[in-house]
Amino acid sequence: MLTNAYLQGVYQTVLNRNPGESEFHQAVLEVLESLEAYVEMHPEFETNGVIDALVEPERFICFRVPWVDDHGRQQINRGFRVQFNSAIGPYKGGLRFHPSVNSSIIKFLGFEQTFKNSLTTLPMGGGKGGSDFDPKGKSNTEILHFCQSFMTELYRHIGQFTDVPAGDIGVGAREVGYLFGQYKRITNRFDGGVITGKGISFGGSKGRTEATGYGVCYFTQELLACMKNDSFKDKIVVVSGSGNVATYAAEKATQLGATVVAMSDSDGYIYDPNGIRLDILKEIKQIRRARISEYVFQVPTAQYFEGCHGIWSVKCDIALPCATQNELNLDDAKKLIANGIQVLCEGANMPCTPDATAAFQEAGILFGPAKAANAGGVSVSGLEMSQNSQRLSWTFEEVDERLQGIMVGIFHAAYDASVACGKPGNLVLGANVAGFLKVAEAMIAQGVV
Ligand code: NDP
Ligand code: 2IT
Repeated sequence: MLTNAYLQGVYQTVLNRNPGESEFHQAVLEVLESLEAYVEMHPEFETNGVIDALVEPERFICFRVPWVDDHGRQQINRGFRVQFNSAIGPYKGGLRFHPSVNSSIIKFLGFEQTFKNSLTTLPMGGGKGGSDFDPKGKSNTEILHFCQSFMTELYRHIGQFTDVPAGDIGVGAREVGYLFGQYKRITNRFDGGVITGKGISFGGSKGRTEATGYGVCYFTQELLACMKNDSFKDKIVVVSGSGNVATYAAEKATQLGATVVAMSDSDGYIYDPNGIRLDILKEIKQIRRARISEYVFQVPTAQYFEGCHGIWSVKCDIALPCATQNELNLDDAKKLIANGIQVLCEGANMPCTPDATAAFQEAGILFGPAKAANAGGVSVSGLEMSQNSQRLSWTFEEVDERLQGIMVGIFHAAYDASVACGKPGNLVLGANVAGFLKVAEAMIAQGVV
């Protein structure tokens, strides 16, 4: 609940300007609530207009994406790019292809990206994009044609000094390759810095594929060490999702000595008390692009359950929601708390509903918010941009070492800000304030343009 009259006014303007965009409202409200105490102490934030500007995207682009399917039928999708904030660097953020994509989803993601990118310490502003295109069941040719059409419009809005997209849900190495190929064709420029998540053979960074999931675990590891004097060793972990973030979060948690007993996709979840076999999972999800239910055909000791929410009734010490927004609600939080959960770190963007987050915090569960915990992906995207600029390529070990340093740094920035705000350990507050301060300073220095 906002009590500060100025911030109430800012929020009301967001509601009026973006009617019905509930995810965007949710993301903005969380940040405004975090800034409340800070704004009361620093009245200059009311007069300089920074917060009014922060909640209004610099630019919002919406376009038609026509393509022809394998049956010769014309299809039309809607494409988006939000260029939210360029105070500290070119707009930077992924592209999501999923039927649920709309202006609310893109704005919430672009808004959160601004703070996340600030926390990485790298010079990247906030952006996000995507389409309501559904990649499920599409042939490789259809994916290629869609990506080419999408880039045929997007190319005029991006560039290494302007806006640098990457992957997100439904956009991985294959799609980034097709998008980059079309950009090159249209512009006649091998401009590697225009998109990240590229294949290693044409300017991609080693370790980018693993970066978000590994980063979630590096963040969680530091949180466990500093706030609980503990580690992943011998912990039972539940990871929702089975895409890019979930797979590599599960892999790193396992390497760090935990047992990952459950994972999911949008149809249901698998439970394997012996620890999920990631070689089998990768073969199903990455190579065959099939459903997670097939896991039980290969691992008879495992069980499959229909539905998305059941995974949160699995008893665990650590939960890493890595699928999508609002996938974990208050009922789910209550089940996890009753089953003795100790730590939750968000791998997906905004996976916990606000009441679920509040329930964890009230129960004293250590909570790592998405903006901080999942910043490893965009961090290595930033490192990919550095390598492209230098025309160099670093080893996996070098990238991974830098990633670890960045994630440890993000934890401490968020923790220190929570202490400075008088709420030690409230990392939601800490991440929002720490991310905000750098962006706000840069905006003020540039005349809040
Ligand atoms: P992927 O497309 O690789 O995987 C997404 C996973 O989440 C799949 O298992 C998918 O299941 C599941 N999922 C997607 N939508 C839903 C839904 N509506 N309900 C239930 N399950 C769903 O995406 P990523 O792993 O890249 O992204 C996962 C999350 O992490 C997103 O929130 C993304 O924004 C965030 N993120 C991603 C980063 C990256 O570098 N890729 C960086 C930081 C955050 P199914 O196969 O059935 O669709
Ligand atoms: O949500 C995210 O941080 C991403 N999808 C990664 C963005 C990027 O530019 O690498």
